[in-house]
Amino acid sequence: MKRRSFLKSAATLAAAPALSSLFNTAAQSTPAIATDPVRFPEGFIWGTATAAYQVEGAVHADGRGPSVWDTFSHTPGKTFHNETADVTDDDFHRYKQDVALMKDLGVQGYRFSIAWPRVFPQGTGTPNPKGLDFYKRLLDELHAANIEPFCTLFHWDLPQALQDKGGWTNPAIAHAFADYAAYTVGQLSDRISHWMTINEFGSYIDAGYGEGVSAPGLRLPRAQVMQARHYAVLGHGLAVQAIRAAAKNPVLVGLAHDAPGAMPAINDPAHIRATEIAFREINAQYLTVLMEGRYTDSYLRELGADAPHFTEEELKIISTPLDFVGINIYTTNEVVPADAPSGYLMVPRPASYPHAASRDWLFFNPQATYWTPKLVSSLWGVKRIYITENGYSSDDVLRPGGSSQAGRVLDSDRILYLRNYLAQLQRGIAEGVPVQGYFLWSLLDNYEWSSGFSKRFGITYVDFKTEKRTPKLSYDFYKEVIRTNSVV
Ligand code: GBH
Repeated sequence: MKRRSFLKSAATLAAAPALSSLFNTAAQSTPAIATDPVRFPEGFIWGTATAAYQVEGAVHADGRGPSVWDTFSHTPGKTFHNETADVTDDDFHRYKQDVALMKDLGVQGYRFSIAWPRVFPQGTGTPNPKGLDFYKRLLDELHAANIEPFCTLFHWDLPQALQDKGGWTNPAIAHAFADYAAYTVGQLSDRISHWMTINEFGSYIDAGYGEGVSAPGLRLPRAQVMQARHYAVLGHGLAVQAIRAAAKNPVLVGLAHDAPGAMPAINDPAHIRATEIAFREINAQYLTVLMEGRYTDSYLRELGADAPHFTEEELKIISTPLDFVGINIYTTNEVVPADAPSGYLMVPRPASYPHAASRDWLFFNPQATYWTPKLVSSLWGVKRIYITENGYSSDDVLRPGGSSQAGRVLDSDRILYLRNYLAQLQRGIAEGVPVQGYFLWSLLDNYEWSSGFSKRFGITYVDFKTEKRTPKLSYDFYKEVIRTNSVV
């Protein structure tokens, strides 16, 4: 032990509390034990994420038009207990309080989305300046709090008027989206430099037009869904170009995508190679075509007559180079090599696999934050990555009145999740994976789409009757992560 650190630990020991105090007022005094935190790079951006329909409420305010999610959530039988986001967190009116919360938390960034039907109530045509004013107020507040805005242009709330014309199955949608992007960026590029086109293609195309579990709730034949996938990536590419053309200030353009994950079940060269093959293939319809400008042969072959129709020119637009890739990371999948032509097998999950309150899809696999960004950067040479979402739904319970920490949520499983995912993220960054920021989903409990309010992802508890916000224990954990720029 070097002399200086010896002196330091001797001093710590001298200040240590008597052991008995650990059991009563221990929290007030200095502990005997020091921990060795795992640090993140200087300038790393810590943030939180939300989306318009999930937090804003005020669905009729200032001329906002209806979206497919208003229609879907008001259709009986589509969402948990028929819940809608008519009010949800009422962030539209309470944004100052929510920005104050973020300021207290210490975040440097906030990822939010703009509701297309606030800006263009009919999807196209005459813009509604009053709709944009809400975002100007929010941006002023963020600016005053020194929080950098990261803006998503489309987080699933398609104007209903466009759905009435076929929505994402109509080729005109790609141009309508680019026009909306151009107008909005023209209005706000003096206040926003980080732009994301679209959030999670699969969650509104496959789930909305194929499985019918998300708005607009359709179950179309496979060929139409495959074509809608193509118009979605085309809309993204056209929007990237439109954003750059419309911006009055320098901007960074990307997207926020939940790339299906892959990781080697065992860390040897054969498993890693199988993982590389798997990751490109399971992302063929979205991220791979964005990065490579072509659909993989096996994707087209497997779809046969249902494969999308496209032109070379469209592939060029779709693969317009990005300034960053945003990845929403919740889980991943183990891969083993296979003696099948594909070369890989995605391991089916044993029923006992650890999971969140979102039992059907949110599996505990911390290595996701190591492997997914590593694959994106090494396969495609991406130089700037943000984790645009990462978070956990917990069976949160409020502490009963009269108990210690009454009225709070001690969400130790969310902390377990975050601590491990952040440690794996740090591991990748230490190896040179260029992740420059992390946005925790979510600042607040909010409307979890077809699960309504039954799933809570917030680090702040929201009582949806009173709109009271109460930070959970995980909020304190994240605050300490940010304060120390390390996994604590
Ligand atoms: C994100 O979606 C969203 O961007 C955000 O709005 C949402 O609130 C948050 O995460 C939490 O859910 O076919 O059974 O594997 C999450 C991603 C949810 C996408 C589940 C894929 C797959 C279900 N998804 N879904 S399954």
